[in-house]
Amino acid sequence: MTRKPTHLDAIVIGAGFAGIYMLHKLRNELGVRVRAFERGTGIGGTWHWNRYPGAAADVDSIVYRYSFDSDLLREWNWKNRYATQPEILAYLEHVVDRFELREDIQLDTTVESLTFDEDSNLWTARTDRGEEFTATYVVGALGPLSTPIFPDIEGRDSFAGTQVHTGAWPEGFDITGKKVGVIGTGSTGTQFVGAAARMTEHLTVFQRSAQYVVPAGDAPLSDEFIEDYRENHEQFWKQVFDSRVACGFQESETSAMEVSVEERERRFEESWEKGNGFHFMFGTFADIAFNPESNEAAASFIRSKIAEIVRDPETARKLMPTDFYAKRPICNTGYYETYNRDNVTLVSTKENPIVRITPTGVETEDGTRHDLDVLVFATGYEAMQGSYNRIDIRGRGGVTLKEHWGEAPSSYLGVATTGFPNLFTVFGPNSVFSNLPPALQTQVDWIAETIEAARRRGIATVEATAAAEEEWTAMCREMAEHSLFAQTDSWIFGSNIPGKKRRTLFYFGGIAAYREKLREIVAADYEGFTLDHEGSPTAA
Ligand code: NA7
Repeated sequence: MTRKPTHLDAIVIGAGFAGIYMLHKLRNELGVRVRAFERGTGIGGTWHWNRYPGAAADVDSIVYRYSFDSDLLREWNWKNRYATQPEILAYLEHVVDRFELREDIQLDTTVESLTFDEDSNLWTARTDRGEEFTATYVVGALGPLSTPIFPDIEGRDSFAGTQVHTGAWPEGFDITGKKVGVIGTGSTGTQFVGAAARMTEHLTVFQRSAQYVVPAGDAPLSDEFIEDYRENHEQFWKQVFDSRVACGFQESETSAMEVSVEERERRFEESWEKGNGFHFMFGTFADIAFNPESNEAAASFIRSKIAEIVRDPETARKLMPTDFYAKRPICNTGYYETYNRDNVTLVSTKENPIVRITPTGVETEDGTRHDLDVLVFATGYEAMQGSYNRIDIRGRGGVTLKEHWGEAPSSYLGVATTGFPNLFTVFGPNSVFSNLPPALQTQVDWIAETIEAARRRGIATVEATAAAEEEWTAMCREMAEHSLFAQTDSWIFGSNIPGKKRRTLFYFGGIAAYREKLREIVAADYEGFTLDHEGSPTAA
């Protein structure tokens, strides 16, 4: 006997920052029948999976949270300027409990396929548990960075120790007293290095590209500050949403080339002392990410700090990046200082490549065998598209999302794709480049508002037009080309994956402009969308 699929109004995939809030909006505010599916054994998304030593948000904790609820803003206080992984997970657990969402989150369940039926305008979702659900709306809240990638290195399967990716760190896995190697020195790797060095017998860092890392400036939040935040949070969040990167500071409007050398150094020094990577890149001067001269000024300042901090000149040399300072800015505590420890070895794989992984460790071209108990991959993710490609998503005419995207994923506003009616993506390709929680919240609010409008107005399907998707994608591409980010290899352009076509995955216009654009589209009765009324073919 075949079981009838369970019908819901909406399905949310993922129970991280975005999925939790989406569930709250849909169920508690719109009153729709909705269920969230989460492949993890717990809620939290990124913060469930990334349990590696040192895992933390590297934007200020006061902006690494939701802002939609005044009471929640008042009652939850962070201890320090930066929130650690266990603290963020505890926060998300608190939110789930506070808004009574747990009963509508189905854990340990992977949605394997989503199929759109053009006659009924319903999506059918199939899970790895053999269940089937139909729904009018589907919201993908899969996380932009949730499909870990491993480098293709000979002998990887032969390693007799433990291999682990930072994005799938087993609960309770302890590296204390072990000989550990880590491949990758991005935001994750650099966080891991500082924490792991203090725990392990020996840490070998395999660095491909040297990174610009500025201090985080972590410190406890004072009682006065917390009180001020509680009282003035509305004003505070207004500034966040009126800014570009949504990190809680005002971006600079001055070119680094407009001021004297002394003034430039003074501002860099001040930011270095205060800490925070986004501040160093966007708060000191307006054009570090755009003007090669300004970029070099910032880059050489950081290189001079490396030379001051790292005692061994050869290690300092290896740690100094020579390319543009134009990847996602990184900050953490004591990164370069870590290389002064006796139990830390740096291997530059550009100068001395990894030849193979053996049962006992890693062998490099110079013939050294690095003996390891644990090999950690901090090698990043297939951003945006990776998580969607894992699901067999079929829209109109049976076309898959994977086919539709091909080598260069596109979207309209980061939230919708032509041919996939009533399917919304939170942080799909070409979403705004900014601190994530405010960006996710912006998109979730907009998706909820759109679903509410469609239900109220009897609109059967909301679908991005092909022209709007093309235009948005082309605009994002053009905007990105002005940035020096386009000239470095990183996940932001999908160029962290060998053989992948380089293309932007972001809208670089900032969160204020992005929010304005979303408002304009609603005001113009969903310009760029086809709103298909029940019974009448198309009304825009
Ligand atoms: P990232 O930023 O993609 O960093 C991955 C790191 O792994 C980076 O240092 C890479 O070097 C390195 N890598 C990747 N493949 C290899 C191979 N084959 N050999 C050596 N090294 C390699 O991922 P993260 O997890 O650090 O951060 C992702 C985002 O999460 C971050 O931006 C924040 O938004 C949070 P490369 O630089 O490519 O030479």
